[in-house]
Amino acid sequence: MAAPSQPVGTKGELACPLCWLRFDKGEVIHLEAKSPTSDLACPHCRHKLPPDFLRVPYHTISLIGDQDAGKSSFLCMLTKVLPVALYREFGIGFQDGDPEVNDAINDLQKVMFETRSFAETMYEQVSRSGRTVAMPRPFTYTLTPAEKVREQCALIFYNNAGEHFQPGASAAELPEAQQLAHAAGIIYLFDPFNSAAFRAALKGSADPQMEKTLVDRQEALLAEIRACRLAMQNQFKGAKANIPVALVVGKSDAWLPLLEGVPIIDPLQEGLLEQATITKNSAAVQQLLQRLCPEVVTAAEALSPNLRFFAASAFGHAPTINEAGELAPDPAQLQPQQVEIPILWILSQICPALFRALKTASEPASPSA
Ligand SMILES: Nc1nc2c(ncn2[C@@H]2O[C@H](COP(=O)(O)OP(=O)(O)OP(=O)(O)O)[C@@H](O)[C@H]2O)c(=O)[nH]1
Ligand SMILES: [Mg+2]
Ligand SMILES: [Zn+2]
Repeated sequence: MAAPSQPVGTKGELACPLCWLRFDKGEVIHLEAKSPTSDLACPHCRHKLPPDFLRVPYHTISLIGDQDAGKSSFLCMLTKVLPVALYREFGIGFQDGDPEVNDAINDLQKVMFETRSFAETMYEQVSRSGRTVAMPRPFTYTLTPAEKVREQCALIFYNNAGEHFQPGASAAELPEAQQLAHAAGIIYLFDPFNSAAFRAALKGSADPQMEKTLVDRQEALLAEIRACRLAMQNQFKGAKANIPVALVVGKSDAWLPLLEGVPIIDPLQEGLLEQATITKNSAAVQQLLQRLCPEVVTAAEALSPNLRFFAASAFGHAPTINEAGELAPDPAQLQPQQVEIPILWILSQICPALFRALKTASEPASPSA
């Protein structure tokens, strides 16, 4: 059998956000559509491409955390609070890019507010080089500033199952590998209830997650993510080493008291994202991690020099066991804390132009505090 000189999908200016095979503009498939703007699709997996994929810069944001870290709750809450903050503070509209795919998150939102159990569809079966692989689904959103001078951009979120990252697994073969190599920013969601040190420090907490089986391997997971990105660097030359990494210690409703009075201050102030406050909050969280699990800090630092630590809670309170025997928040008590801050910081790093125009418009040459 004559081997082709190049495997399919390794060349081209574009990469499909689902199957990650490459192609050139001219290769995109035009799906039949009744609307005047016909839908475009990937020539390899034939999945519909996000709107304006050829026109607007897309930024890949990888959310990752171990099993039960709270990723789905976080992403679901994020898509509720981020549009509000973007519009209120920065005059930026946030639109659903692909309602068909994003329904997986929208359904989750309904569930969260009604506390029914849910079946997740964060991965999708894709035919890739003759094999069927479950790939993380791209959840796309378009960011449109009110004034035309600031450019539109789009975000693609992925909800990555950390349990796929096992030591010894061939990192570059993972379905998440291409996406991590292309990531413009990473949000790592650290689960305090999956850390022996945090669990010991939280002794006496009423959160039912204190009882769950402990699989303390988040440092190893961070190391695997790094290994994966390193392995991919040979394959994908565009991979950047210093992408912003947000290490979010989630479920902060449970552990904030461990900061012993050091406050987490809201860095969003009147249309400004205060970098000094982000750095201060980061130092407070880092100090706690350094005290309880220094190996996690080291592993996170190895991931990127552009690293900040965050405290966030999707629920703002501890879940309880419902009639179905599952842990669920009280929909009436949902009070997300700082959930939008990590991504706003990442945005300030990857597309500062989104913010700049507004800042100078409302703050004429004020000396920064
Ligand atoms: N205390 C507290 N618990 C939370 C919070 N967010 C999620 N949880 C709990 O964490 C557990 C996992 O939540 P999910 O959002 O399903 O986490 P996940 O990482 O998507 O889980 P898998 O997809 O199953 O790996 C659930 O028991 C939630 O009740 C939070 O903000 N505070
Ligand atoms: Mg999940
Ligand atoms: Zn594809």
